[in-house]
Amino acid sequence: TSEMAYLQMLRHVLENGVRKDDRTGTGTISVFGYQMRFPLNEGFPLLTTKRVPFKLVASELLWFMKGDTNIRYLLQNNNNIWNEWAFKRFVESEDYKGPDMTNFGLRSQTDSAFADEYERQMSQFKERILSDEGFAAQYGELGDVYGKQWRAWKTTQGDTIDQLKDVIDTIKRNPDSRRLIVSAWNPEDVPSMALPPCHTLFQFYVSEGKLSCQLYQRSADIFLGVPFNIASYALLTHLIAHECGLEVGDFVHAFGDAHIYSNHLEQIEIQLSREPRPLPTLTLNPDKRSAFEFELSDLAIANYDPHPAIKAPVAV
Ligand code: UFP
Repeated sequence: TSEMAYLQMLRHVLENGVRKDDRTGTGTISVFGYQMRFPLNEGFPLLTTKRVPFKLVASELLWFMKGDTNIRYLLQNNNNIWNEWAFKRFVESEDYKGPDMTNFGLRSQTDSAFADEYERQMSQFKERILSDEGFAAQYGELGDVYGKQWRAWKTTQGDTIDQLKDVIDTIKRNPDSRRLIVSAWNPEDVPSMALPPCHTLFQFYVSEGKLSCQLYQRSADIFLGVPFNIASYALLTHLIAHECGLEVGDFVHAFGDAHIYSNHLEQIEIQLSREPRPLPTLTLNPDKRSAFEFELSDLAIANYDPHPAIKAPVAV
């Protein structure tokens, strides 16, 4: 199946990568430049050699597509992947009165008493985001993240550009266009961003009634991030193809710094020893037309029978 492309990438980087230090101090094996291709008609590329949480992938993507930059929607969908970024802003603000949370990411890994306190503070924070709209408006907001760049890129004229809607309109009107691009990389915003966009830019391509998408990812944690990223852009391609009345073509995934963290090697050995299973299929609610109308309940993954999830530390 097309999952082989991912497993080959793991092997390629293990064999050809060079040791490289990184921002997080963890250490990586890295290559510069790589490309994978997933023909989406062969099945939805949700890896089977370890379980990938489709619900989290989907709720994050729908959140980006809405142009939402507040973690409240994610929390309402039990999605915790962006919490740390919002929490950091809160604990550094004057409104935070609890115990010192400086460097909570690193400290909670080495100090178990601190980890307990962090858990407590984080769960109170989440509770408040969910129950208090004013608090959520102030401290659930992440600012210049994907949703904003995709749907409301600010211009020098003081208005905004809806890149995603524009690109969908152009796919319908002028499918042969070679300018079907959405950029998340906004050089003006990058210096103030906690995490400059990893998915820098994507482009669509239409031929023979099929919609393909290529992503350029500037930096990739191949074991933890990439399986998630593949599923996310495959889903985006399906949603836009659906709205435009096209079949799905290929998802092409291109990379800048593609790296394996030195503390993921044992996990990768386990994954590579597993036999890939048939890929699942994605079904979209046929009653929905616009890609922007979809909710989590309109997406169904069938025949997903993966090997168990594999835990690994996240480099922060
Ligand atoms: N990373 C991914 N995919 C993502 C995401 C982050 O692989 O969707 F948000 C990884 C790449 C890198 C780290 O290991 O997170 C970002 O660090 P940096 O900004 O230093 O590249």
